[in-house]
Amino acid sequence: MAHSIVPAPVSFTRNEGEPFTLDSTSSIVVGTDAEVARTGEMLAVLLRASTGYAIPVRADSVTTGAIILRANPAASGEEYQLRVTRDSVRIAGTPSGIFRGVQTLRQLLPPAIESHMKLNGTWTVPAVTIEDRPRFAWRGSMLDVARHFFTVDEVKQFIDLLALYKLNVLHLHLADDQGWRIEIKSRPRLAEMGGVTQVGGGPGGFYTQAEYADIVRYAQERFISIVPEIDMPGHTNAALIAHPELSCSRIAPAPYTGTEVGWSAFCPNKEETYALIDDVIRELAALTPGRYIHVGGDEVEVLTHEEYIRFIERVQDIVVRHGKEMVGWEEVGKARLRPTTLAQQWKSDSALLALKSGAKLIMSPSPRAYLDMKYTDATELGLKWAALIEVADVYNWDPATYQAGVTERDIVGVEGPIWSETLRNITAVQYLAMPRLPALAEVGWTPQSAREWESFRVRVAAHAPRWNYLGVNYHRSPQIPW
Ligand code: IFG
Repeated sequence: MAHSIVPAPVSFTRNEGEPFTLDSTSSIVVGTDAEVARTGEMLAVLLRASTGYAIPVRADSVTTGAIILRANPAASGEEYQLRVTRDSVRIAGTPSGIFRGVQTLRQLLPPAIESHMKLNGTWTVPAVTIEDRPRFAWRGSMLDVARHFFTVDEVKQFIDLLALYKLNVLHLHLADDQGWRIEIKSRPRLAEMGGVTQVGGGPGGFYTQAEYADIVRYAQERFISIVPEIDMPGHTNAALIAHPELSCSRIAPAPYTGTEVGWSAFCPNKEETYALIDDVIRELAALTPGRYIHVGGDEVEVLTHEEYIRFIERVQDIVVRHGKEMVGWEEVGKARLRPTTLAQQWKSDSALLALKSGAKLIMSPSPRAYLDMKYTDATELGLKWAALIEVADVYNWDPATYQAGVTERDIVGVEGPIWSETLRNITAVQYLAMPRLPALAEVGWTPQSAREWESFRVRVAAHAPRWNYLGVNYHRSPQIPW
């Protein structure tokens, strides 16, 4: 096995010569780029914990015994080059590319490098040259914090996993029938009254705007974009508890702690509806440095076709007016979309309608990418309406040929949603995410021609010791030679 890197790099060459050995004299050298310097500091923190070495981060240029991170102005996207010799480790690329290259470096070091406690070890990095860049620009997961609420710390633990596998989008499903999870200062009742419960009747919760900003910052440091979703016009019971004037009946619904879908909706014929949506999108846009706001649009059974289309087109205008671009589940394809809008493919051909508007797709086919599905019937956690999904099912597909009428140029990338009807804490989320999220990460990153299940299953098996050091829960799939 040439290496155990996941996702597999575009090119990997093992060179002659001695490995690089991290020791008490090692340092990290960064240039003047602030983002690269921050990446260097984050790497130093990780190395110091397990090796016990000082690992100073320096701006000057030492050439031996150093890990040198250098921004390359000629690089683009998330590309990086990693070169290891006995004397030094050099990672060059864009700032985001260098961060991705640091994840590769982590995986070239022994698994014990992930230990939070000092261990005695020989910290070698094999002499290799790697050239790498992602196939798709959008490589993400979604955490449903509405059905069950997850603390800021739990979300950060999930972001750590995304970062390790070079994913760059975390879509947060912030509102649904069972809960409204984000403070909107101009509409305080949304979180105060909409955030009080969750599936099964637990206490629920919500993020203050300061807490949401903390999550955004934590993600940004790892070159991960937060894409907030306010699902509408359906999946809106929690919002209607707080603002019953937005329902056509004007009757305030009771808090909902079940898991049925499709039965709730904002009234599309009231100006109050769009006034509230404008307040919500305005505040969310101001809190979200990323380019996209997700408006949901899925599973609407109580509006007519025309009402739905008119609603989506008005909400799209609101999102754009606040300086963002819209993402929606594939049903939004029924409306006229801007070519800069994205439709998230999940279960049917509505995604093809979106292409007619010139919109592009995020591929999340539920039988392949819905990581809230059970692995097998024996899996206690998760659902199985789409399929039973083992690791090989997440790996063995090509987004560019998966759906008739959808080709590579129609796709911005892939995303693995984790819906939380059955998931009460981050340990349960990790069980469903690992090892399927690394599999999806390779689908999103590695060229199709370089992807091969027999190679992946052996490489990912070598990651289990890393997950043990990181305290990450995972499914011991029989498909993987652990
Ligand atoms: N479909 C619903 C989700 C969630 C999911 C669980 C979408 C876009 C089933 N909508 O997936 O709210 O209930 O697997």
